[in-house]
Amino acid sequence: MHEILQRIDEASHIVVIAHVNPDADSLGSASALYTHILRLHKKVSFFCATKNISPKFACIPWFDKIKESYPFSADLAIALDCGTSQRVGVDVECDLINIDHHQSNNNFGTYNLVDVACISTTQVLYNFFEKNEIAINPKMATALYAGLLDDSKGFVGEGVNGTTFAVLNALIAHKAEYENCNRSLRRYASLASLRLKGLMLQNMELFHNGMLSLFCVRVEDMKATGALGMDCESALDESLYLPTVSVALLLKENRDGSIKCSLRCEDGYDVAKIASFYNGGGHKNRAGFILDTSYTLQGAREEILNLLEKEICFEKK
Ligand SMILES: [Mn+2]
Repeated sequence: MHEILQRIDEASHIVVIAHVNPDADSLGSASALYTHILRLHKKVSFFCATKNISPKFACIPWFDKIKESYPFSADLAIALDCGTSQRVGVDVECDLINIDHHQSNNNFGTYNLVDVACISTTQVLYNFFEKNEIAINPKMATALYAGLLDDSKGFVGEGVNGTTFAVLNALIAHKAEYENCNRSLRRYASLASLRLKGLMLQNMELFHNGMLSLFCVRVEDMKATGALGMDCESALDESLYLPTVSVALLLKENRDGSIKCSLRCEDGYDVAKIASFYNGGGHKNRAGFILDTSYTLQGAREEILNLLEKEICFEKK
């Protein structure tokens, strides 16, 4: 852990990296580090390879500093919440610090701080700040809170425990702007996202006596609603609220012809195993991977349904 602090200390231009299709955890952890590095009077850049980032993340400090062009003059890069090296979204040439909490993380950095016991990368970072007596100011607390809030699904998701609430309590004591984050991240929807959710729930299929839910989203569905890729998640996540559903699968056609596959499951199942067959990544409960353009949506549907039937026990527990 000392190595990481020393490396930050030696660097003159540091880039913090949030993963492609960022969420509040990657943006929040990058933002908290951005604040810390600014305090050290060092040059710092905030990079994310994805172009259109939802305005709901504007509650995270330094949102307006995020750039989609990578600063190759940086002599140190820090990837936050990137479960695989592909999630970084750029080929980093300088030393890379990898800070994350995904089970799929294979320590791809020059230096690695990966703790799969943490519910969010912002929790990994909170522990890091605490252990090294790095003061958490209100901006950092807000950013760390945003990641904890989002990855814990509003503190009701799998993996939430007493530690989650203890960290939460500490962040509020450090003056996290939690009300603003709650409003923006948990009580915000675009019209396009609600239209897409309606369409997805309408077309949801159920298999194995209702234990598996399936969503297929075509490019036309995205165009018709104007929704963003991440807007597919809420129907997928919420299908698990059905008492019968234990595993949820989304197949989304991308504009370039590839297919994004996202999997969710209840505790006691492991969908990261499925993602690993296709070099994907994630956690036991949430994982994903991309199928290249040689797949059609129909072909992908058949193959993954067969694979799930083979690999997952769809018997009543
Ligand atoms: Mn995360």
